[in-house]
Amino acid sequence: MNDETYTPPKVWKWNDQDGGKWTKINRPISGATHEKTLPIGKNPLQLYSLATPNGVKVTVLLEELIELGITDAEYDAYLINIGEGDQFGSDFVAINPNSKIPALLDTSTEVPTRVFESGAILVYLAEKFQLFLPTEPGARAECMSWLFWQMGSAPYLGGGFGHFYSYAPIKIEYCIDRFSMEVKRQLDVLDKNLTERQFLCGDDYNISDIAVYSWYGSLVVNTLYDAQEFLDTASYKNVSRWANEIQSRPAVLRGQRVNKTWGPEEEQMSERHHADDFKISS
Ligand SMILES: N[C@@H](CCC(=O)N[C@@H](CS)C(=O)NCC(=O)O)C(=O)O
Repeated sequence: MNDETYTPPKVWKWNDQDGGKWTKINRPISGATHEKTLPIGKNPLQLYSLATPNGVKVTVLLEELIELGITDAEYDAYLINIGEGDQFGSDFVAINPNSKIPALLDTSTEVPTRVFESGAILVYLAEKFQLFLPTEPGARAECMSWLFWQMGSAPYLGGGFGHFYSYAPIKIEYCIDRFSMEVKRQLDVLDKNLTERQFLCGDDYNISDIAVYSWYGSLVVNTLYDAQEFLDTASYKNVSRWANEIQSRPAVLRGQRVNKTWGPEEEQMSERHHADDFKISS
């Protein structure tokens, strides 16, 4: 592979040899590759996920709900190992035809409700429990705006910057430059918004903070891509202040551990079934 001399052929062909870290799982087709039954636990909500930023969004919200005493938000979190291709198992694909974590099954409804896409899961849970999503139309629009901002922006951070800075088999200056510039522009958007606001929408913490924190907060507290210095994230002072405040919330600390199978052992928790799981394993 040489990016300087590459001339695209008339018709693109799948070359499964050079996709970097995710070579094993990337494919140009969708759908299940194998039959696989998913476990279903006793709690109302069944989550199939992994502690990546998209997965953590959901476990943080669930832990915030449980922190407030909402017992109907109790959940079983099962591990989907995307490096091993669990997202292509038949039961998982039936919940998320897009084969990506997180995926949620609400077994408390008359017919079980499937929800995929992390943003949709946040809205579903926030509406179900009427928490962390304002109901006044103007405030709700602001919350939705930042939530959708995250959904639209993070692929440049993850699939763009993160891929080329951390995972690609070779470091390509053109790609790293392009996505560093965009990520820094995004951090500046957040920083300006947070100049006079404690949280993204003002005084109240809501699902947009949870979603944006999982990506951009993790980036600035340096738990994502180890790029704090490279991107000079400390210069985004308002984002850093906001991220540190969110990072210290007990529910956030718990949510980040669920379905985590890497890092220090005391931070790992491959499955979660009960609030006491944290006490036992810590
Ligand atoms: N837009 C989706 C993105 C989810 C996503 O990209 N999940 C990644 C992990 S962070 C995944 O499951 N990747 C597996 C794969 O691409 O096969 C969401 O927000 O839920």
